Amino acid sequence: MIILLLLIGTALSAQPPGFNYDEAKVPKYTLPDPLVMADGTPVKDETMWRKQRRPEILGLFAEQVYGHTPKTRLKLRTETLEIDKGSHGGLATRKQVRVWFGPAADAPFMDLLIYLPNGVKGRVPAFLGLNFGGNHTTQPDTEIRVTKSWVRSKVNNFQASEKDRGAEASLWPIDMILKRGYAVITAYYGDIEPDFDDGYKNGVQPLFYKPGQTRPEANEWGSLGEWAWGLSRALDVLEKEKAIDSSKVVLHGHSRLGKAALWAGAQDERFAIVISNDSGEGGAALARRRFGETTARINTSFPHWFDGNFKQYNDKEDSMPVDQHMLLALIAPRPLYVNSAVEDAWADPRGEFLGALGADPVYRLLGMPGLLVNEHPAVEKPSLDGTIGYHIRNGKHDVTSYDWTQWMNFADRHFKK
Ligand code: GTR
Repeated sequence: MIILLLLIGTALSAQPPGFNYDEAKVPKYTLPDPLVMADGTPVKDETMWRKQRRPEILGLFAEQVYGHTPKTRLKLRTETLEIDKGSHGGLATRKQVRVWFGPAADAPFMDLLIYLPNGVKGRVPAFLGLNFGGNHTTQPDTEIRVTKSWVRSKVNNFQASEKDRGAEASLWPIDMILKRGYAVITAYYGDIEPDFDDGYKNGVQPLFYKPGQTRPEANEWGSLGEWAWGLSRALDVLEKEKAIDSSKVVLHGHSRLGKAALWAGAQDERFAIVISNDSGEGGAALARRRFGETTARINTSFPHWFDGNFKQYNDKEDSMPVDQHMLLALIAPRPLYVNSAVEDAWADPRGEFLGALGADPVYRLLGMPGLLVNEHPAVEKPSLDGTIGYHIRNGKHDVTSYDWTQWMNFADRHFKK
């Protein structure tokens, strides 16, 4: 468990040398205007945003950044693996549901780990997010199935083991969330797509290949697109879960899973609220800012995350037709929450804040209050009252109870709890 934590820890908190961490050295840049069409025509009203500019931006992200998600709908099969009505000392009903991607007996599947708060009247709102190590790493609970999918840790030859149980529990303070009346649902991202450059042979992509196709085209989805797709499939299943109010599903994700959550929330407007936790480059942080991780670096370290077309922007961020504030604007008018950590320079906290601020004009056009602050807020002084929320907390690249508390405070306001 300690070794897994170390592995996850180093991967998550690295601040590699040779990159810019000096605000004074950020070169000047001009962001594309989310409210001006690619041909220069200004977006004059809500209808023009919805009918023209929003689809244009969504199309640009699909074509140039994350790759298009296949339109074909797979028939999902589900099987409830187990139910325990007295989980977490009676606080919750725990369910594990296997979701098969397609009718084939050997179809790939993801396991949903679902916690429903007990003793709450009516359907409950829910938090949905992927995890990094397997469902069994989110809680010490021995009833949680250990994934058989590839895991990031080399320790056991990329296989999950009992030793990892609960290794990520600090990222999932379930009792606290349940006590506030929210359901919690998670799935392992590696069930959808193993996170290594495997030539796109594993995961869900091959299910969608045309005859003879062996890898995605330059404008077809990479791994982030697959994880985003998996989140939408989880929501398909939650729509059938009677205890959950599927119109109140809060989508959240940390780091690469924050990038995936934003892309899922942009494409799938059924998600009520979207939260980006330290999503950094390719997430909430502006690419043009050249602070911390860069496009060239992310495309080199993780060539499988984005689509083929995205590689042309290595060291050419200024030629991108979009920047990440426009991804955040695709969440509008739904509530959006972005948060950062002081010691997470690699993810560019200020760039994440400026990404959120850059989405604000779209919220205003749509009649929503947007982000209520113009300056990067002081540490642990969250801005919770707008339709865009933001905080920066002390500490490193991580998910903490502090983050969860702000997210729930934000969600409570929007769900009028
Ligand atoms: C880093 C990567 C970041 C972030 C992080 C993570 O190595 O450079 O973009 O996604 O990993 O997801 O853990």
